[in-house]
Amino acid sequence: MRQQSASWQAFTGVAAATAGLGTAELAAAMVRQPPLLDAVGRLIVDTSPRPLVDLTVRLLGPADKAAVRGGVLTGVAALGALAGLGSTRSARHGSLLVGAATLAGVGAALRRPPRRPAGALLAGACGTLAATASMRTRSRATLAAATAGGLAALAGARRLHRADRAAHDRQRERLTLRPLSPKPRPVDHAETWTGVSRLITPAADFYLADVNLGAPMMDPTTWRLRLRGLLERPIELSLPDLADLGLVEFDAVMVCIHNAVGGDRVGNARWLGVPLHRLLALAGPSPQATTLITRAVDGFAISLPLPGHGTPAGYVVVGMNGHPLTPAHGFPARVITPGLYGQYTGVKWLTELVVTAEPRPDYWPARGWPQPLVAIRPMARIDTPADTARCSGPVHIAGVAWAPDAGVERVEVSLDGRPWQPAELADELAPTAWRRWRLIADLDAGTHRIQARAVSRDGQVQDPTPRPPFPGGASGLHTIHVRVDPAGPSRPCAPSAPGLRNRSG
Ligand SMILES: Nc1nc2c(c(=O)[nH]1)N[C@H]1C(S)=C(S)[C@@H](COP(=O)(O)O)O[C@H]1N2
Ligand SMILES: [Mo]
Repeated sequence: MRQQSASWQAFTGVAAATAGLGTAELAAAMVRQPPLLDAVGRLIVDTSPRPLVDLTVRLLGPADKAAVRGGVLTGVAALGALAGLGSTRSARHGSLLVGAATLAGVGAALRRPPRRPAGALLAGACGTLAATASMRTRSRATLAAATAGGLAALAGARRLHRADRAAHDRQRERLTLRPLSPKPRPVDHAETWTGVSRLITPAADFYLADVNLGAPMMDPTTWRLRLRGLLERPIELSLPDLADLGLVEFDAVMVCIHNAVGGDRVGNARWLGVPLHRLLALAGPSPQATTLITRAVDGFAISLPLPGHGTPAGYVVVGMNGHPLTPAHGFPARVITPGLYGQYTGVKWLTELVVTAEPRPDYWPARGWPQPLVAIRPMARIDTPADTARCSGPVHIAGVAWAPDAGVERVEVSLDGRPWQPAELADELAPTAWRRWRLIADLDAGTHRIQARAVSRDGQVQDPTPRPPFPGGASGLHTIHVRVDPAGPSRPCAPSAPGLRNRSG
């Protein structure tokens, strides 16, 4: 056999990894196993130390999931290169690495539903065969074909997953979930204010935060919510059963505890659900029960004190903004307790409500976050002008503020450190929802600092001390700077670097 150069061997390994991965993912998609890559990504999320997760969220924001996927892909390519180099010594070295990578992928896939061992093993076997065959190749043409084949298989797998998702969307759209008595359309008389967030955040724009790379897909026809544990009558409910209990609407913000001051990990929605206390009344918790564990199909769990043991009232939620939940936001059902940060509010993709006498450490508390529930801090966000904007004429300052459960009593603005002055408030949709506010300021030419703060109806003034999200949620004041041009025609403030600040659309 001709001696091959190291770079040729590394390249062979990367090509073999591409062929193997593509084949495995295509086989997995054909048996409707979610991508193996995502399962490995999830394994990485589960085993990453808390500070690393915090840093990823802080630096990457909404790109966090894409970054983990990119990381896994890079890892596969690097393993491929190593396997290729290893096989210069002996073919066995390369095959061992391929085998180990396959085992990791199959093992990761089998950690969570939908567990299809036969399908996952078949996918692993196909991938291993494709990778080992490609590794033995000595011709450029065959290697190029293996790489192209692998990429085509990856694209094919993607198409299959997309088709599955489209079929799931159609099934979801056919569901009708209606409130017993609909609330009036959400209006707050700030509809003409420009540059401020919408009163209701559309599901597609609502931030996403969870430990999965792809949303679990649940079949609404076979889905059941089980109530078990310390109950007189354990029960099992289908989606229509839940709807028959009578759905109510409520308006509430949801805030991720990772949300930075002025950040986008917050949204305001009109949710549709069944109050938890009504469900529990059906099942009859025993007197010693204190805790309600909400459990999800993704292995995530959140413990809430039982109603009557000091928790704000929560709901099993099935709808968002007049539609069934989207898969990403927890279809078919999730728990929301207004006023608690997202990782304490209740799980998405709910499968079980377990009543116990003692809380167990949940997903995040097991990784260092406080176990006691953390309530959302009052906060005001300046939506417009953008930081570093250039303005002329009177400056329209506007944003949103939240202070669940008490509600926002006032929003105040400070210009260049001068005393706080009250902003104009739009109508309140609900004390648990966000409230829009604005202030029109006459500012002299030059650079100005604008700060805002929220004051809750129960007298909490937004904490001005800058603190990171861990462990109690970020605090501090949202602060922006604008440059005002000397007197000229009045026009809306313009971002100083057009295009850079349009990310939230
Ligand atoms: N099953 C499950 N539920 C979950 C999570 C999760 O990872 N898995 N993440 C929680 C966190 S940290 C937040 S902030 C909210 C986010 O909900 P959203 O993605 O609909 O905005 O869901 C919560 N519920
Ligand atoms: Mo979160």
